[in-house]
Amino acid sequence: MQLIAITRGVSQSFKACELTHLERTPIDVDLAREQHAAYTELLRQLGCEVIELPADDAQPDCVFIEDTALVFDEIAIATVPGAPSRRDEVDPVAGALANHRNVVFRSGDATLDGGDVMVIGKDVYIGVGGRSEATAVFEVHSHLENWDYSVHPVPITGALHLKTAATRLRDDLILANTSWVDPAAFGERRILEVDPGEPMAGNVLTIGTDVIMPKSHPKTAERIRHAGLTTHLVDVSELQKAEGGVTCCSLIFRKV
Ligand code: CIR
Repeated sequence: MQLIAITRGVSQSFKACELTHLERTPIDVDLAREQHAAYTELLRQLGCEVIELPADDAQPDCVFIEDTALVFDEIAIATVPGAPSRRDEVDPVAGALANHRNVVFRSGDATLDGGDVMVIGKDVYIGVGGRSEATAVFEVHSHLENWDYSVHPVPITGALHLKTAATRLRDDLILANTSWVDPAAFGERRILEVDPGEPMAGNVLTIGTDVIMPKSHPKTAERIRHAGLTTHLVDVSELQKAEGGVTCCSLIFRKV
């Protein structure tokens, strides 16, 4: 199965990124670019065909491409990001996606960030309570109704996005910080709790049995290896200062 990963470069204005839960601290934009390049190279090594979109210097957060679209095998949905400063990021990404999917645009005013959307098989979990609004959940459901998906709203508190709190490790196993999300939301799926000393460790990017995650979370990495998966620790310190993680820097989907 060939995977495509779309990434977007780090903006020259990255230091002016949106911040919700973190204090602003100095960001080294050149280092952020180096870290982003290493992340992109790792995606290639793990078998993705990478399409790199250029940054827009007028869009500080454009590297966090995940928030601009949801990509399913059958369709892509362009979002209305929760932060007004990020809404112009959507069109260029939708344009690139149009080479691979029929792209529909969210019509309503309700906001939705891709970071709030976790897809596991035919289950679509959407975090509500931060950047994404409940009405958007209904709209995603209506776009997907032809294809048998179940769409589940998931209340989140304390985290920027659902995928700050929880991400898929396998179809039967979710990595989570359960102080930000109630694991009951995921039904029968098993939960691997992040290490208590690493509350931000819930955001990992799994490709097959390979797990990309920040090197700042070694204890959680140990737990993940214990579960039988291979970890790849990347230095994303500058992206973390902007409240980004490893899922948010790519849109990964099946080549069809
Ligand atoms: C923001 O606040 O929108 C950006 N500074 C960080 C977005 C990170 N996105 C993600 O985790 N999906």
